[in-house]
Amino acid sequence: MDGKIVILTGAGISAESGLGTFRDEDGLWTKVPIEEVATPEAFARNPAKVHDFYNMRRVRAAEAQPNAAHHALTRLQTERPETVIVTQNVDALHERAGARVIHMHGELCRALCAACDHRWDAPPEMSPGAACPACGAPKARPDIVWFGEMPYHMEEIAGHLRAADLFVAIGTSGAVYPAAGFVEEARMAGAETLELNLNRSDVSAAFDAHALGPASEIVPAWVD
Ligand code: BV8
Repeated sequence: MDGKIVILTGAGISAESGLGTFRDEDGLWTKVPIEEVATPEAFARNPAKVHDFYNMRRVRAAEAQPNAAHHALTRLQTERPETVIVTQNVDALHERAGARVIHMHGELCRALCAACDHRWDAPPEMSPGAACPACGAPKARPDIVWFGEMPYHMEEIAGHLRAADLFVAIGTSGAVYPAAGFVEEARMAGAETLELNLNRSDVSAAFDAHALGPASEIVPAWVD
């Protein structure tokens, strides 16, 4: 098709790279409650536990390799540079496959100062009370958007959704807002909508078309 493609990816695109999803059977949030590791309140209560959780995930993400789905999206973006990829994932597998990507939920490999908002490359292990290199406050945290916090780049993403001719969601359960509402925003703007997922998601009914299967197969099949 002609026109602008906007793609939203979720944990399912990285599942075959060995990174677990969140809400599937055996998903991360079935083992570790969100309230203990992924809210600002959890960090205020027990920063060591939150750092341990993200230190572990930082190591796993660094060891993982992009899979055929990440590479296929990079090919698509190379052929059609106006293609926008928005990811909820905090791993860097899209970039490591060579794509340009908007990280709406932050990045494991970045640190954020809770005092002055300065950002820098996170060390492999972060620890409670680490000082910000810009202001010196002992307030370093992972640069991750936790529940109850505002996702990043929302105005930019809204502009892309308004201009989209095709919106594609890949490997996301549609359980977390505002990302789960993007399909409706794109539809309202007149875009066609396609869902690529192993199973139907919470918001499947909102899509015009679906392809079911592992991302490493259905994404290259769609792109190529
Ligand atoms: C906000 C970073 C506004 C952390 C994440 C009602 C009640 C209470 C709260 C709310 C509510 N409605 C909305 C909310 C707010 C809340 C929310 O949505 N809660 C839900 C749970 C109800 N949202 C927020 O708090 C957001 N902020 O709304 O701000 C605001 C306004 C004013 C002032 C302040 C704020 C912030 C949300 C961000 C949270 N952070 N991540 C981390 O990673 O550690 S979200 C978390 O879920 C994940 O990180 C991920 O990014 C996100 C989405 O998950 P998925 O990627 O979809 O993964 P999931 O496991 O769910 O699904 C996997 C899918 O893959 C499945 O569909 C499966 O079939 C598929 N799959 C599996 N294998 C494969 C596959 N597909 C293809 N191939 C395969 N091989």
